[in-house]
Amino acid sequence: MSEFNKLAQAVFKGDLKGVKAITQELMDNGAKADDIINQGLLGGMDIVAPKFKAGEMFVPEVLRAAKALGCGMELLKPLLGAGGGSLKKLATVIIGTVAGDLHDIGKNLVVLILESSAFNVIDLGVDVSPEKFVEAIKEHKPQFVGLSALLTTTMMAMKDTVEAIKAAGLRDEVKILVGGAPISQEFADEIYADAFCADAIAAKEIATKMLA
Ligand code: B12
Repeated sequence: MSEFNKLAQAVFKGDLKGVKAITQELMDNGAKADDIINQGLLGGMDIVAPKFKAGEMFVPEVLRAAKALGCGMELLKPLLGAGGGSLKKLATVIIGTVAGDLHDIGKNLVVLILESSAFNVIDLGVDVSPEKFVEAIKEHKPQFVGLSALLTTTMMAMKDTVEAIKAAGLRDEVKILVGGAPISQEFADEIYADAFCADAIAAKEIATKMLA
């Protein structure tokens, strides 16, 4: 079994110690952060997803796997580009998971990648109401707003959020990026978002391009 597979297995099993040790080992051996994330850490969630769907894995186990993934990401933080620290920030991004939705693994990954690419990120957390997004835009005047939704039922809250931003007269002030497993480019167009991002790397690339 490759080290990446071992890391994926450790995430799947929620083996926090194992994840830390294998992530560190891969880093010490010069593996690229992107590979550690995509092949190792997210590889673990790829094992979790179908098992959760099939009822072979339950909420506490999935949360443990998510925590394990977080331990790996924490170690990788310093490797994720030179963007952090004292460098001038490119732009401000307000991000959150929409109302009714508690999924935050993907959103947190987007936060980490954007922060490490010199974006100033304000994370509103999960189950964020349209009103809260509007208030945060008024307060922080961001260039971007990121909305995450993982449930087909909360996709509508994403639409409501975009509409609330428009109703508050703030739509032209921000670029709205949307993401999450059930979201597509078609849906993004339908709700008048500015861009759909399939993953955290795409979020960084699309936001950077929009700034140029
Ligand atoms: C982990 C998980 C959970 C965990 C969440 C833990 C946490 N802290 O997030 C727990 C166990 C709590 C959970 C609960 C539930 N879940 Co759940 N969950 C998942 C699972 C297995 C993985 C999601 C995940 O983290 N993926 C890994 C991350 C990295 O990927 P990602 O989220 O897609 O994010 C990437 C991109 O989408 C993108 N992205 C995401 N957000 C954003 C935002 C922006 C701005 C941008 C630019 C990009 C971007 O970038 C990310 C990084 O690359 C999925 C299965 C799946 N296939 O998605 C089900 C899934 C989403 N859950 C599902 C369900 C049904 C539920 C529950 C209703 C179950 C229940 N009966 O209680 C509850 C709902 C709770 C709630 N109100 O939100 C269903 C949804 C079905 C549907 N069509 O709506 C799924 C698809 C499972 C299934 N049945 O197939 N879940």
